[in-house]
Amino acid sequence: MKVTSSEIVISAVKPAQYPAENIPEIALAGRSNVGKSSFINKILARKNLARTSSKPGKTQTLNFYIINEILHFVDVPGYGYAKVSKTEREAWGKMIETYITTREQLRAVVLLIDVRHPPSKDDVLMYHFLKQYEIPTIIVATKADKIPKGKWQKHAKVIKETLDMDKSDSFVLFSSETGQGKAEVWKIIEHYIS
Ligand SMILES: Nc1nc2c(ncn2[C@@H]2O[C@H](COP(=O)(O)OP(=O)(O)OP(=O)(O)O)[C@@H](O)[C@H]2O)c(=O)[nH]1
Ligand SMILES: [Mg+2]
Repeated sequence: MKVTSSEIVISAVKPAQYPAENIPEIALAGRSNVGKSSFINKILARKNLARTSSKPGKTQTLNFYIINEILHFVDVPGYGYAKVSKTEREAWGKMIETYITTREQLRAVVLLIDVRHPPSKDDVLMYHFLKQYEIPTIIVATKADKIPKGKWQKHAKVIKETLDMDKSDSFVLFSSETGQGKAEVWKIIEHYIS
């Protein structure tokens, strides 16, 4: 898809704040610092639309972006960040659960996994949660620029096996540094929103 416009719509914490428009939506999930906001910026070709940081826990709210007036991306706060209280973690869990289980516009979730490491316990839980609710999932193995090309397939296999990945889901090697995987991801997203 050729991106001609992209802007933030709202930062939401509860359903009353979600945009009312009935347009297809794609959400980004993954552990804190995995590169969700960087992914959004890369595929929209915007340097700083979604706020990124080397400090985990940058994204705290559900941030809705509108693309070409026809699609929403939702940047979801990451999980697995150690420095949050139990109360904060529970609030996060409720916010995500409510969004995933009630949002009718949601067409698919992009689940980002750091290609360098096997999926964490939280990654596996998140994936199975998505499968329980039959949400189509695009597994994006990101930071591919951080390991040599010769290791990509081996790492991809570990990720697919650890998640027990569904055959109907897609898998893409990606890098927000180099743009690798960008065209492939767009093709898959277009399939889900058309
Ligand atoms: N080399 C490399 N660095 C990346 C890539 N993607 C993200 N990063 C870096 O990883 C750090 C975290 O990226 P973010 O996009 O802020 O991560 P996030 O998942 O949005 O994090 P939270 O908002 O805390 O959940 C930043 O320093 C990015 O520059 C990538 O593909 N390659
Ligand atoms: Mg973020």
